[in-house]
Amino acid sequence: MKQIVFLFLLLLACSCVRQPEIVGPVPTQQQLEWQRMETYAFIHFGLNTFNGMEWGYGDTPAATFNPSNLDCEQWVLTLKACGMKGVILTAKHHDGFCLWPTETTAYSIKNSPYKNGQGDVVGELCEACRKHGLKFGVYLSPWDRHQASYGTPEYVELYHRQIQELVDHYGPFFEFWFDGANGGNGWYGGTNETRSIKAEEYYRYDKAREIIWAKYPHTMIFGGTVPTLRWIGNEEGSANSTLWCTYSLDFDDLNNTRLLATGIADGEVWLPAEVDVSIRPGWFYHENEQPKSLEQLLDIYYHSVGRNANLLLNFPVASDGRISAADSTRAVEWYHALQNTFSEDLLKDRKGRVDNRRAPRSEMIFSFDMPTTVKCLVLQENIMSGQKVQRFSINYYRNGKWLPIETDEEMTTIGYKRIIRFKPVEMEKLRIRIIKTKGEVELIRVSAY
Ligand code: FUL
Repeated sequence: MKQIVFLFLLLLACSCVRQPEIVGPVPTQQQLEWQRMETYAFIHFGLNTFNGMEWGYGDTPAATFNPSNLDCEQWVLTLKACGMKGVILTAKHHDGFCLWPTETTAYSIKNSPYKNGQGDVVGELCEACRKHGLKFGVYLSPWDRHQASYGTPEYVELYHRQIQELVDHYGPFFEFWFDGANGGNGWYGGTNETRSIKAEEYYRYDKAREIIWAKYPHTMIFGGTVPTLRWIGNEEGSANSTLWCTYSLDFDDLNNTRLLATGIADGEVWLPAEVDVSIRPGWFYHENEQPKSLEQLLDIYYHSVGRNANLLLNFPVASDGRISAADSTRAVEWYHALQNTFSEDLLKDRKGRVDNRRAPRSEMIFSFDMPTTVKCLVLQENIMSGQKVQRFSINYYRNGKWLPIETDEEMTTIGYKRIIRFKPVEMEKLRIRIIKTKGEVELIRVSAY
């Protein structure tokens, strides 16, 4: 009898701690940790910094690389001062020039005047990241306009050896970037030809990932055929209002900018989106270019992190080897503006009245003690049980009436994080309604600012 009572109590306890219903694909622990980073930096630096180009042809002499005052700690401290959680460096861009003393080619920092050929920018940045607690990642362009063997299996072996060297000497990497550009023409050992390859077969990305994961299994992978995150489909810094973390691993889909922009609502894998954009017009530093305005950068934040994507913001290091004062001032100003906006959650300690009677649809109402001006809301779903919300609405109560807020944002998906900016209004109550959903919704955050 005692045993039966115990069993009954156990069953009762289990049914009270009800697990949220899982709908569709969910993130791995690694993807979840990566999504929580929200903002991190890109650094484009290399021969292009000195020859004024964006896509070096592969023939600029290695000796052109000559930063007078390079200081990776200055990069790291600057990036930390604007809230970046990590940094991804172009260890090799399309021109093939390597920023570490590789054994695979003479086209590297070894043959430059920098520290008389004894320098190692990948190593120096990796070290500075470790010292100051910033996550580290690398971009290694598969397309190599310098190598004579590009287009043959020999080059792919060389490319894999480069990955192996990076894995052996640096890391851990929070993210490894396989760029998608394969423009065709290049120097290619002086042949000056146009060469085309079939990227989905040629680079043997599965092998590349194996090399990385053998030592660093938690590395997130951008690009190629084996990604664990995906591109947003543009370089303007703007994700779509409707954005699903679910996607497909079909290579055509991975290159379909229209699909990448929204994700696939019933996609079979969890593949969260990354918005990559430069603080200046170019990815590399050009003296005549200026950083984006504060307003542009704020829009970029709300259109990336605010729309369920991560933001990879590029800083072009200048030819003296530093992030320019104009860029760092603007970026810090941007970070402080965001910190200001999100400093005080007006709903802190305020429990919403939840009406789940019509689950999976539901509604939440928050009451303020006195009329309060609100201009923005932050919503987060518990993505560990899947991304579910398909449509929601936000209303406010004032002078005896429920009114809609005024915004350009479509109120469709939420996902890991959604920020809705609207025309500031004074309200007595706030109401969030889940109108359409794939399953029972669990909002783990509703904040108002
Ligand atoms: C693109 C490249 O072609 C650009 O030069 C830059 O590196 C950007 C981040 O990715 O595909």
